[in-house]
Amino acid sequence: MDNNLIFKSNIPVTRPKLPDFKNYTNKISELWDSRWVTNDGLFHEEFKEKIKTYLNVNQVELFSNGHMSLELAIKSLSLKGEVITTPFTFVSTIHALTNCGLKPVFCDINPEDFNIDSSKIEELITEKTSAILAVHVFGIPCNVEEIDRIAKKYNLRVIYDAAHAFGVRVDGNSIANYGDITMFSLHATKVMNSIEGGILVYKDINLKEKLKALKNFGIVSQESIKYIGTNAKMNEFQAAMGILNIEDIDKDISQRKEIHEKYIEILCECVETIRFKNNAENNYAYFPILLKDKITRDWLHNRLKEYNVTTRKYFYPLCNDIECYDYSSENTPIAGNISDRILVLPMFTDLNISDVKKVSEIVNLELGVYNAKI
Ligand code: T4K
Repeated sequence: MDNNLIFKSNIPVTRPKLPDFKNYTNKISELWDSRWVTNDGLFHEEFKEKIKTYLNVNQVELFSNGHMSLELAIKSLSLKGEVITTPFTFVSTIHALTNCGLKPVFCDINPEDFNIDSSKIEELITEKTSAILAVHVFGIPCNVEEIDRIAKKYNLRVIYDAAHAFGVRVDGNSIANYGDITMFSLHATKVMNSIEGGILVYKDINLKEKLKALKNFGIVSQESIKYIGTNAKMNEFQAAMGILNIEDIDKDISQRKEIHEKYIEILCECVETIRFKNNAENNYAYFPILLKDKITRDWLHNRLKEYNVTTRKYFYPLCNDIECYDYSSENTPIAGNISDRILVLPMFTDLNISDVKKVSEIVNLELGVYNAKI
């Protein structure tokens, strides 16, 4: 171990992008004047309009967080029975289905992009299937055209968990243009954040009243409570953060691109890195690498801690292997293999290029020593 390479302070796997402190306090000072701090305030509306413009979409609703948006998206479509989804995702995806009384049916993933393998979806469709819930993992687009074709053929609804994919485009179109509803997370750890927050982009104009009501206890008007809703409203402090952050989003994404390219330039060939699609514009949300096997991955994860570098095993364990559910990962061997080998390296807008260089050199050094030993 080279002691000169140890970081003095921890390099986290991710860190929120925050606007200039004065800009934020100036912005929120208006809330002290207006005393309107939540329930569809002025910042909420302003943020919504900015999102519509940025994503180039018409129908948008904002929520308190990504998870609640996803649950309410599912609820708004009144789905029944089974939903085909991926085990290689954050637990939120599966909890959202379960909390809506639906059974997740796990489809294996592609080894190239870690997304649901669209060629394996049709064999899982039964008379109980009502939808496909696909995840654009690490911001890499799913095979949206093929999922669309299958959904039309079998009359299924499509929801995209695009928690990682804000700003991603496919063939020049926003990723939000695919499926019936798309959810983006605005959590602090995401490319675009409003502290906590979630966005739904939806196609059917008739969902507008329902989605607005579902996040506000089902209230349509003071004397009409039409739905069994919840409280999932975005407040004005969140919206203010979102308004300031969205101003810089293109710059942030290009800074992330630089980080991504530096990793690719320096990391040795013994590390498999993320593969982007030719027809996509990426947001560089995460920097996952694949190691030879689970032992190597776990070893490197622990070894990097010694250098004060935090990495994460997103997504391990698989969602069909977690203890709160009684599912099995038997039928998703590719997801199992990827989950055992994946390691996410530090990636956030403010990460210094010199630190990226150093992290890459540590990875190369440690893997070199490790490989020489075995
Ligand atoms: N679907 C998918 C596919 C998702 O990945 C997620 C969330 C959702 C749905 C649900 O969306 P939200 O309801 O969250 O909007 C983190 C995030 O909390 C979570 O949003 C995200 N996915 C998931 C992949 O990552 P944890 O449990 O790993 O978070 P935590 O607290 O360990 O933080 C990760 C790193 O970030 C830490 O190393 C420290 C750093 N950090 C975190 C926070 C909160 C900071 O530096 N500052 C902070 O304020 O889940």
